[in-house]
Amino acid sequence: MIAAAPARPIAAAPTPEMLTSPPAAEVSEADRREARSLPLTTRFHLGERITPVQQAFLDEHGFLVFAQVAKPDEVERILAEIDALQERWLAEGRKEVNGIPIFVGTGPDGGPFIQRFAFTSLYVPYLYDFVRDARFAPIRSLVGRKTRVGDHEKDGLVFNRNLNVPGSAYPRLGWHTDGLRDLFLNRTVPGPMLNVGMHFDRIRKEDGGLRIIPGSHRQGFWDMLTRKPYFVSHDVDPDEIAVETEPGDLTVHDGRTWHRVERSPHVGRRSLRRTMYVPYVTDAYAPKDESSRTPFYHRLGRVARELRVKLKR
Ligand SMILES: O=C(O)CCC(=O)C(=O)O
Ligand SMILES: [Fe+2]
Repeated sequence: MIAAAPARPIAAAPTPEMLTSPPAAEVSEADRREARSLPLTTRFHLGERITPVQQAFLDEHGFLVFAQVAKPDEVERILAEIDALQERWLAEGRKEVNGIPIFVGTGPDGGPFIQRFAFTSLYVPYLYDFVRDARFAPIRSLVGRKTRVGDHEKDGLVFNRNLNVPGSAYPRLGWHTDGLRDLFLNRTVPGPMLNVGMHFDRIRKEDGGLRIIPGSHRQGFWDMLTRKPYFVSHDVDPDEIAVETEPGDLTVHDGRTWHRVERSPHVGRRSLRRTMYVPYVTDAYAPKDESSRTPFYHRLGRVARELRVKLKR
């Protein structure tokens, strides 16, 4: 049984608990050839270790899809927990968590609808436990030998709900790499960094969703800065592919790849796309709290979003 949600978020520990993951896969030339021969739409099975071919696929293309990592009852439970969290946050008029704005837009029924939740694991004990489950150990091994869950760091555990209705705060997301954020936050040139996402809806190419330029993580730093205008470009790229998902699928993408989220061509509930991004981290411990400042790009984003919601664009 999972306990009822705490009234106050869990305080950050002075020293974070580090989790040990299995050793990384050793990749041969034959593994690389095999990975290159696989279709880009391959959905892999997550076992107890990352296989050499899976590692080679990630090295080559910058992303991986694992089929049905969360079971249907877990998907249901998480979605219900998020609905309950929305009720609480709307009732208390919450605007941000630890300096990170929550995105509030218009929902499928015209009422307020939270479209991006931050630090979710601090408010939902079920999720705090879920992201620590043993099945994710091989995923964590892609990030490092010793990792932790960044419950209190960056934006914490993020839950997104893309929706296409007039007044949506988050129908889509323009071209970007995630690595540039490191440049703003740490003023260091971005190194390898992995984004781990869980998906809750059936999204095929014709439903919009995640687009990635395979192999773009291998570009140089200059391309990472200049290949596209950050967040304002939504154009189809001739080299992009659609990452198609089923509920419970898990994706991993290299933070240096160029990617975007395409708006759903559907409208209302049919357009709903829910994802959860889990911060498995290894870098210097930097917990946030209620006094943490809002990063520059989130302040910029907030202005743009509020304008869009008002203009119902
Ligand atoms: O919605 C997604 O799958 C990706 C979101 C994303 O790229 C981001 O938040 O940086
Ligand atoms: Fe991203």
